[in-house]
Amino acid sequence: MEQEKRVYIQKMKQKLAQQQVGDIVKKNKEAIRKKKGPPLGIREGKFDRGVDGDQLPPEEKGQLVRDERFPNGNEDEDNDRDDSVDGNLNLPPKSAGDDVIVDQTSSGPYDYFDPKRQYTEKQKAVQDAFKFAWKYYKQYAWGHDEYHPISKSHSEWFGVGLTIVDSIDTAIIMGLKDEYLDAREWVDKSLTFDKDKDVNLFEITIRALGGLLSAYHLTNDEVFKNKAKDLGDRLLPCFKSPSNVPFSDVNLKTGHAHAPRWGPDSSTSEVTTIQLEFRDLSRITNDNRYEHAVNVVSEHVHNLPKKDGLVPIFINANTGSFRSSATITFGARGDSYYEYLLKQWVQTGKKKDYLKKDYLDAIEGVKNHLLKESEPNKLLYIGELLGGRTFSPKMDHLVCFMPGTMALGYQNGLPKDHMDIATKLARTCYEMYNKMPTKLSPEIVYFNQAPGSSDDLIVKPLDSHNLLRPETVESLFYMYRFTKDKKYRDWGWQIFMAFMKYTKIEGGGFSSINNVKSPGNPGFKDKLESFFLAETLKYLFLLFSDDPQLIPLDKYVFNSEAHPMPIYNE
Ligand code: DMJ
Repeated sequence: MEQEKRVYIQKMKQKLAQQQVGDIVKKNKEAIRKKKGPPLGIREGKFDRGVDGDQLPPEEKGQLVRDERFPNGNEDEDNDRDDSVDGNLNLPPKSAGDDVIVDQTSSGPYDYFDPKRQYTEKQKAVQDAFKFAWKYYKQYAWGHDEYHPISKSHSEWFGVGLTIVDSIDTAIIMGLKDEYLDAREWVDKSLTFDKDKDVNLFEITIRALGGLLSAYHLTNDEVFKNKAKDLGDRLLPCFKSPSNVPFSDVNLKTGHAHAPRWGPDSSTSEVTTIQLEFRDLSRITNDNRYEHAVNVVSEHVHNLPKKDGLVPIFINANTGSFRSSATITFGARGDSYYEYLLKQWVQTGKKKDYLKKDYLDAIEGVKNHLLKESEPNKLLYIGELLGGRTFSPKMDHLVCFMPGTMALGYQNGLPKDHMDIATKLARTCYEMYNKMPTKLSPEIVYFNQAPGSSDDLIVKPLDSHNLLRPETVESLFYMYRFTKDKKYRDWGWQIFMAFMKYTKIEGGGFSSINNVKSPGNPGFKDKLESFFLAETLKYLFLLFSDDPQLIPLDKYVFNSEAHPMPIYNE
């Protein structure tokens, strides 16, 4: 009897709580509809004030000139097994086609700046790292794209305060009000896209457009939406190509769009990693032009012939065809094509079947052509097909987004073996850090294929730098969210500590380093990539969060630069 009473009271409490949350959501939606301003906690007046390194195959290499401005390789830059891991998974019982995310519970609007928000000790350490980097960026490079923490100087890439716009949502998610308000004020008063400057469509989309959109969604502050729209309008001329596959570059003022200076083709990942952002821009502005432009590209690429779902890394904007002799890789220039197949499908409520099909085909292609185990410890990795044919056991650190993406696919109902592969790849990506003397990963590794050797990983001298990249900690975040296996946090903490030890400069901030194999002399590169603040620290902060309401993955999908965008289920 007592027991029944308790259950009854419990149920009533739950019902009441649900009703209250429902009321808040309703009120908030109503406010947004009437454009009355931001959701709870971010209302006006509440506060006082407002690269991817790759090594190209010989036939592609000749066309490129190294340029450190392009850390994603999308422009000129080249750039002790423990078997217990697989048994440790605490996965929810699922089968293929079961499309419910079971360990996420989302509710009403989130008050990011609630003074009562609780943080774990590790989250506080990550917040401190963000504040530290921000402080010196603000002191020595405020309003400029990139910061050089050794020379305490700055440089421009697109001339749009890239570090600020890329980092706003990290400040929000971390609850850092002062840093957020600095950024908001700068965006409102100083950010202009009216610049006679050529920009790379992909880079400015994932970092600046994505950053603004995400800031808009987290705050409902129209200033971000208006800037995003202005930028979107200036990028649209890229799509006026004979094939509708966008040119890689456009002048923000004149609208003149063109192929990259270094060659005739756009990178495949570039033209297929703008869809989340342009679609979102259309949805929030009720202007279909952006979404239409990128849908045409996606559908066009869907109809092109592929090798078992795998695509060459170059595509021509004039002909609309792939360069068939180009390399197939999940690293530079290929990576986020695969990421956005899955994420676009998720963003659009899992209704666009062709995206799911292309993603599933690609994973089959990986299994058939690229997935191998190293010697002697059988680390699973994703290699490359040079020239589209010849297997190379090379893996960019960039590929380490794949465990997280495959885990996300599994959580959205895709086959169980995707999760098994994700689990093994996550371990490999961790080992890329763990096996180095600095405990930081190099930019590129080669996996040993010959039995008898003692080392699984081979690092060439030119590949031994670390650019503070996010992909491994990104995957650890997804793996932890979905499995709650503590080892992913332990791995993330170890990586964070290594960043603190080798990349932090007292009185300067954080910098990329030259050599992860030389703990005595890692050598600073004098560059803070904006993705360290936008992605690396954000994913670490989320990895250490105990709060299931913080960016729930049944409501948000992260773009390729870690900017959360809403999922549109309707
Ligand atoms: C980021 O700019 C994005 O994550 C991109 O998709 C790939 N590389 C960098 C970070 O490494």
